[in-house]
Amino acid sequence: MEGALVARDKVGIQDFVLLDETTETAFMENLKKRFDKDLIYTYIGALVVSVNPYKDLDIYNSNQMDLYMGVNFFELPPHIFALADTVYHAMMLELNNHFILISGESGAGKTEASKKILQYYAACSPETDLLTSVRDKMLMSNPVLEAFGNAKTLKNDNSSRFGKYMDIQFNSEGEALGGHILNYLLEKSRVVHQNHGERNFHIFYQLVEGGEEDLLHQLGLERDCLYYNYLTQGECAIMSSINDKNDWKTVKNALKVIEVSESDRTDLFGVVASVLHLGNVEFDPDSRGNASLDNNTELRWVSTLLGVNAQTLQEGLTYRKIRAQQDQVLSPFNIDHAIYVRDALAKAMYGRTFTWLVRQINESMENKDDTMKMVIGLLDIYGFEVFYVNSFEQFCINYCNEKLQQLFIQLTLKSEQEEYEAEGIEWEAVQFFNNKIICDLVEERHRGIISILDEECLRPGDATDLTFLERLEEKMGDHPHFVTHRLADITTRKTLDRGDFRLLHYAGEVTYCVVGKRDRHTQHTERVRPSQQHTGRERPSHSKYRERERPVQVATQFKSSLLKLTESLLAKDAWYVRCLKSNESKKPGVLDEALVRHQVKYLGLMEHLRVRRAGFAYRRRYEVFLQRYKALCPATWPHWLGLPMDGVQVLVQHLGYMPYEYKMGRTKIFIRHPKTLYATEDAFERCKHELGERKMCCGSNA
Ligand code: AOV
Ligand code: MG
Repeated sequence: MEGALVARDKVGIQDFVLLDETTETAFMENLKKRFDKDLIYTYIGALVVSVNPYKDLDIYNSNQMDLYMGVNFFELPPHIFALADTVYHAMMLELNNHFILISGESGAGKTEASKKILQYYAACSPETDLLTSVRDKMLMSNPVLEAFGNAKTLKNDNSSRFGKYMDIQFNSEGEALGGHILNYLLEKSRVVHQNHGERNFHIFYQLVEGGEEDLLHQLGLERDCLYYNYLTQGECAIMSSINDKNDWKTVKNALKVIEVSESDRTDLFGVVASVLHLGNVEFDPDSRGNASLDNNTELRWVSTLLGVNAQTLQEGLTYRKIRAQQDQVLSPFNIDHAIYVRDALAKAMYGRTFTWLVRQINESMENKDDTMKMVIGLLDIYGFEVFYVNSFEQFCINYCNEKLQQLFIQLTLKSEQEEYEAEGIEWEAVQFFNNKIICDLVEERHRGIISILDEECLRPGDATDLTFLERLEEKMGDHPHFVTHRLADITTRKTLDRGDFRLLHYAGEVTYCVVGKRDRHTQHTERVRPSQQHTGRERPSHSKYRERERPVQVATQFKSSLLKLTESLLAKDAWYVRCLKSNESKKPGVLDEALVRHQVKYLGLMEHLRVRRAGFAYRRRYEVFLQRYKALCPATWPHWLGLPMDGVQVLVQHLGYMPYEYKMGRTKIFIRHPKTLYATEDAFERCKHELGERKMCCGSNA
């Protein structure tokens, strides 16, 4: 163990805590030295730093999994499996809930890391029929959700366009019995619009490229992505790096594994095809310049596939019904408005279908056994991203990343240091940038950007995108992280357009374009949604026209779902994977130093390292520590009648702890290196065999 801990040869140091100096230069040197040898993982204490290699490494096979199973964290070279294993054993030891926060910018490797962790837990679980089936469903949920929720962006060919939190549920034997997924804000605008160099969601291309002849015929589809307006805006429908045909087979098979019935699969593909047909619906101007749609083939396909009356559909796309006293008046749309409504329908259908799919997956992974459950949660969301044009979606995504950074700061830098203070441990504070100020700027009640967006959306009359911007300027004008076009030149020496504002995020500055923000925030145009079946269970198909609903404020909803998520995470023990993007051009084996250094900075890795290094890896309340290890010392076994703190002091002296290895706080013992605790834990295991487990648990220290 000692050897592994201090390994310091050509492969650098495996734990940054052991660096001679805690400078950024030393950090970067070590990272690069390891990356050049394909060693993409390095620890900072129990945190895993991962650098995207952009090439397949032979380090995830079953031999490697076996190697890491049940081995102490620091005994083998750093690996994502080592973390997965450690979290599992911590859960089994303490019988409580845990979560792994995987963060990093777009393309840094979060989704890959989360898949590796899930694979590891799947491989750990014993082979019984029930467990194997649950395991397969958990694994197969990934290709399905990726097909419907991931897309090629300029940052990442397989970019997650939704946030995902997955609980893996275990029983007290440590068997994985089920899973549950929460999904966050899918980027629906992509269904109808893609920027240059980007694609729509994978499933569309998979169906068109890979779908069987019969199926395409049934759905009225051409085998030609270029034929569909919704697939070609980014001008990169066909990508050599993406094999849509093969992926189609995987997804079709995965849908079976997660128990989507044949008729539901038919409906599901029907919705996907309907969206494509809808995108090709074009409107002609009538004599008054209003939108008209006559005998449109594409529309007839939509009507057939969704089982909606073609006439109703056509009216819904070209008129609004207004109730005036007793009468109904038809108010025709102009062409732009009709396109807008068409797109809104496509987005709504797709969004609902995605929600339906997640529910379907959850039903199939549901843990039918209601004995005690513990969970390990995996959080994999869309990473921080900056494009040439950034709109509402980027605003939400970057806000989400800001929140997770805040959670990280709260849990590591802030509470850690506060705990030393509270426990009376001598401590020299490590300074760090707290991004709470940016979170507040976005989400504070009545004052934050989201609140102002809400107000502007609900304000009757003359509210426009520009009045929204004016209100922002009024309220935030002098905020250090907010820049308007008026101040842009002075503060950042970069000009902004009239319709832009800029936020100085923890990870860098982003210029947001306000055009359409109010629209995307308010979804009152979503007037067509899949209907409820008689059973009350939503199906992926069958839309019906609905009366105008009360607007749903998207960002506000997102904000509260993130708040709920944060609360649920705070009740669990946290573990971290920090992913770094090695270079912008997705090249294998290339480490762009400036790019990586920037990420190391904004992710707070140096501060984390400083806190870790000066601090203590483990801490336990005196009662808990004594209860567990009292059998290792004759003076504390079977009962210690004095104060738990004194008992622990006697115990660790007996165990030969050196003074620099631990500190005694007000309520807890703090242990500097994990190896000290591991040695004690090993002694405990040996002792357990000698004494018999039951006997060891008797006695109390009241
Ligand atoms: P992300 O999840 O962090 O971005 P991904 O996990 O999708 O990023 O990784 C992007 C791509 O990098 C993958 O498709 C792989 O090609 C490659 N990659 C990542 N990790 C590894 C690894 N460990 N080994 C080999 N290749 C890897 V985003 O979802 O865009 O925020 O929103
Ligand atoms: Mg991802």
